[in-house]
Amino acid sequence: MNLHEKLIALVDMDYFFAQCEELRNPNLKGKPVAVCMLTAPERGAISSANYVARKLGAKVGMPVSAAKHQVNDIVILPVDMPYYVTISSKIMSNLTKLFKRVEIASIDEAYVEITVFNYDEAVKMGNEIKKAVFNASGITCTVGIGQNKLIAKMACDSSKPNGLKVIMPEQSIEFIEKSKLNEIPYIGHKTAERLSTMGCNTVLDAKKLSFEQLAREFGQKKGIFIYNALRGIDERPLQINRVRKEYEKFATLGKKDPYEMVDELAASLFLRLKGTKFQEIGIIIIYDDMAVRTKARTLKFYANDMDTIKTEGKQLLKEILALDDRKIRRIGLKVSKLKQTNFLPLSDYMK
Ligand code: TTP
Ligand code: MG
Ligand code: MG
Repeated sequence: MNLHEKLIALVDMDYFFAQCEELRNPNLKGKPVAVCMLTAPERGAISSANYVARKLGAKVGMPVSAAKHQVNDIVILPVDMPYYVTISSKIMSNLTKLFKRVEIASIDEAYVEITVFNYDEAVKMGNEIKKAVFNASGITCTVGIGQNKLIAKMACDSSKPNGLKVIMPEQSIEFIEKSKLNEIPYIGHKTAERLSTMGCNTVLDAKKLSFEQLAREFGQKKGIFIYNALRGIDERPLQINRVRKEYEKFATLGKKDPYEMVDELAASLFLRLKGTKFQEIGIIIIYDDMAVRTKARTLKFYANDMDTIKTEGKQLLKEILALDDRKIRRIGLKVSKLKQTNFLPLSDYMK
């Protein structure tokens, strides 16, 4: 292995929704717990089950009635998404604070790029990631480390719960070849069954298939993915989540009253914030001759309401208009010094 190898760590929270429930109600610990998406009282399916419930046979997707039948003392709780998002945000904020390159992949998963010299260093980094998650939230997680997203995910899946597994690049091929076909992400049970009808029951069997055979059976895109995955190859890059530094909104003034325009800009800017707090408000004036004037004000506190944007925006406009009476072409309103309340919009978590 070269000095300074870049590896990828996948961190996935253990039984996330159910563990969040244990966190706010420690009496649940040791009992079988399932968090369910309920369509009516007593109707719905399991979204997350703790490991006590899983040992007794509860599974994700299982109807509540079946889970109750299978595990008679199971505690059924409804999904409380805003609460899980709050905990997830704390975790993801800490990871992005401590590590430079992080991709938030879902509500309970993130890929973290690490640079290490050897196996022991990778283990050390893995433990640091686990500590970063726990310190931010009190939640346990599992970390898998490998040369790419695929190996990292498989390493993580194979060491749940509260685990850590490092597969160094030179171990990747052996690791994949010892795995079951359905343990490879995106192959899963259905694809594994189809591979079985093609005479392939192990990774070594499937590696005998040509790319053309796989593409014929599964289509070009999935065929490529499977062909590469069987060989430990996965070139998907990390998609780094950029943290926004500011929000701004511009409009052309035309014949409109500039104060009215600031009101409108404030309203649409407010909608885009989705609850993000801000401490600074700024105005940008573009004159007819394309000259630009800007002015900003820092508030004593963080705010997240539309009225503050409107009031401060109009005050800033008044101060600029007092300077001269040049014709204005465009007006922009901006909020900055942000404090993210939700790290991502809710919909982004449900990928
Ligand atoms: P997962 O990470 O797949 O599962 P998990 O965290 O509950 O358990 P594990 O220890 O195996 O990682 O999913 C994260 C959360 O996403 C999970 O807690 C609930 C939610 N979820 C659903 O709502 N529906 C689903 O089908 C799955 C798979 C997850
Ligand atoms: Mg999880
Ligand atoms: Mg997950």
